[in-house]
Formats: sequence, structure tokens, C-alpha cells
Amino acid sequence: MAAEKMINHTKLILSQGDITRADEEAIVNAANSALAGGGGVDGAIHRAGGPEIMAEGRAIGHCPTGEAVITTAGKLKAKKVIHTVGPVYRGRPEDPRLLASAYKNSLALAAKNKLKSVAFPSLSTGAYGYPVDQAAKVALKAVKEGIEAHPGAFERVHFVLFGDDAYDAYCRALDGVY
Ligand code: AR6
Repeated sequence: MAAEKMINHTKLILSQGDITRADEEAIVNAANSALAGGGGVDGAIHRAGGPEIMAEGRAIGHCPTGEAVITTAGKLKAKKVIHTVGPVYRGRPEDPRLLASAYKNSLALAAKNKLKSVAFPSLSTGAYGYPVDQAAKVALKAVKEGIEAHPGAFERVHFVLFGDDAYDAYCRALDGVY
């Protein structure tokens, strides 16, 4: 199952699956500010990629909410892992702003490192509790703006969504945003 849209020359793809298996140059991790590892996508990426990723994360030490840092991808197929930190959802006005920043700063870092394809999970919608329908709208708008801000940088931006609920929410949001 997959849905696709073109944004200028970039293919935006929504699919269902496990992001650790994504065949893209950069994989984005839903990290925490301490870059300390955890459950969800973060746990899956470290398990599949091996200890090198954590070692580089430790050396970087910290990533504020809404920002992004980059490490090796270890044993993963990707060239790099971009670690970003979405907001813990509290229903505040800054939640969507911070969530959008996490997506846009991840794309900016990918562009800077000449990574032409990027896989995202649905940031903040697991342990951080962001309602997925709301998060999907913020995510797709932010990614569209991020792609437009870096003309020619990306061949593909790929949301790899875990489970039917997330995939369906992003498909609904795609119709609204584009
Ligand atoms: N591939 C793609 N998506 C996944 C995978 C996977 N392998 N595993 C889970 N998801 P979460 P957050 C989905 O909790 O809400 C960690 O402990 C999951 O179903 O991974 O940003 C960090 O260390 C959900 O839709 O990230 C932080 O402390 C989405 O990924 C904290 O959780 C995000 O869920 C970050 O919380």
C-alpha cells in the first residue's frame, strides 16, 4: 500500500512498514533531547543499526526539541540517521510549531549533507502522545514547505508509517494539504 504526490521534482511517498528497512539515503529518528535511546522508532533504529549510532549520539550529547542532528547509520542501508526531537503533546500552541520545526530542520540537515532521499516516521505520535490526525496535517504541510525551501535537493521524501491507523491518517491529511 502506498500513496504518492509530486512536489515540484520531489516524490512524496506514504507507505506502511518498518523504517529501519527503508531504502533511502537518510532515515529520521524520533529521538529524545538527551539522545539517550528509548523505545518505539528510536529503539528499532538502534537495534537494527548497532552501537555506533549511540556512540555518535553520545558524543553530540543533546538536541533541543524541534532541532536535528546527524550521525552514521551503522549497519542500516541508509547513509545517515538524522535524529530529531518532536514535542511531547500537551495541547499548547507551540506544539504544532515545534513539530513542524522538527520536520523542517531534518530536511535542512539532509539537504546540507546532500542526502537526496529521506524517510520519516510519524514524529511525536507514539510515546509523545500527539494525536495522529493533527500530527499528520502538521507533518505534511511542514514537509511540503521544507521541500520547496530546498529546490532540487530531494528525489524522494518517504513517510514510513507503522500500522493502519497512522497510514490512514496521513492519507486523509494528504488530500487536505495538497
Ligand atoms: N518504523 C516506523 N514507525 C515506527 C516504528 C518503526 N520501526 N516503530 C514505531 N513506529 P515513537 P515519539 C511509530 O514512540 O512519539 C522514544 O522512546 C509509532 O507507531 O517512536 O516521537 C524516544 O527515545 C508511532 O506512530 O516516537 C523518545 O523518548 C511513531 O513511530 C520518544 O520515544 C512515533 O512513535 C519519542 O516519542
